[in-house]
Amino acid sequence: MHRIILLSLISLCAFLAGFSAFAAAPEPWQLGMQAAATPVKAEINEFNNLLMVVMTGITLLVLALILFICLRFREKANPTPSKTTHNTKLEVIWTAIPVIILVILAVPSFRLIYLEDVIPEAEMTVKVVGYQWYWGYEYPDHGDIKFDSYLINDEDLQQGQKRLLDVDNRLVVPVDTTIRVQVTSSDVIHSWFVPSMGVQIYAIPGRLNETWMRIEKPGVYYGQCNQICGVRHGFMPIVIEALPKQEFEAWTKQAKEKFATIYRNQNMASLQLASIE
Ligand SMILES: [Cu+2]
Repeated sequence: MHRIILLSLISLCAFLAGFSAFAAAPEPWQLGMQAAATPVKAEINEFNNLLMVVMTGITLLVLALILFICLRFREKANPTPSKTTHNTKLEVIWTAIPVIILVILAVPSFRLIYLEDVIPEAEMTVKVVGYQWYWGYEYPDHGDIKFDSYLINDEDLQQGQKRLLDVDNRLVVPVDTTIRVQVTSSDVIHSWFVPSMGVQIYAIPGRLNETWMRIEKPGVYYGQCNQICGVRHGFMPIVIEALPKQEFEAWTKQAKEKFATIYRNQNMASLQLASIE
């Protein structure tokens, strides 16, 4: 009997893990978490799996106890109920066991919090700024590349682009690089949330929050703002494109040209406006 329960638990976990294997974006009917793209997310998924086993065990135990009580102590089977109200030994046990379970869970939980919080020696920095309702990205280590990233509207979607998730300018980063991510906001509180990176961090006006990511595989990873920030909160997605290092270097050269022109034009426009006024 024990074996059957254990086997079905294991196959359920495998089923859930298989479901999310290729998802760097939410999938229709997806169960479980997105596949890990960084070591932090891998640890989060492992911790989640451990919790699932513990939770399932507790739930089954409680269910079994309730069923047992319903059957064993129903009126027919137990016509004269006992008047017992306290049992010290039992109370000590049912207090101590949950405490032990919590202590066991606290160890990997605290380890995970430190892993997320303490930034290893970073090789580059990107700065993320939340605006109502889009994201701005800056690369202080790569000649101050700076651009904004807007949702692509339904009518402008190209073949293969994801509705409500794709953006005009992606946050392009290299793989196998420890990236410090600094996050702030220029107006209200937003939250920069990329599930496959294991990153979820508040963008707060006047405050610089920090986190990190180290992406293992080239690919495109999707996320969203997940702090209600106004009417277009649902329309400021995040797209990270991870490139091999050399391709990233090539991209920075191109991006410097591309975004410099945009900003030069904007500056020219505002200068002209100012001179007219
Ligand atoms: Cu938002």
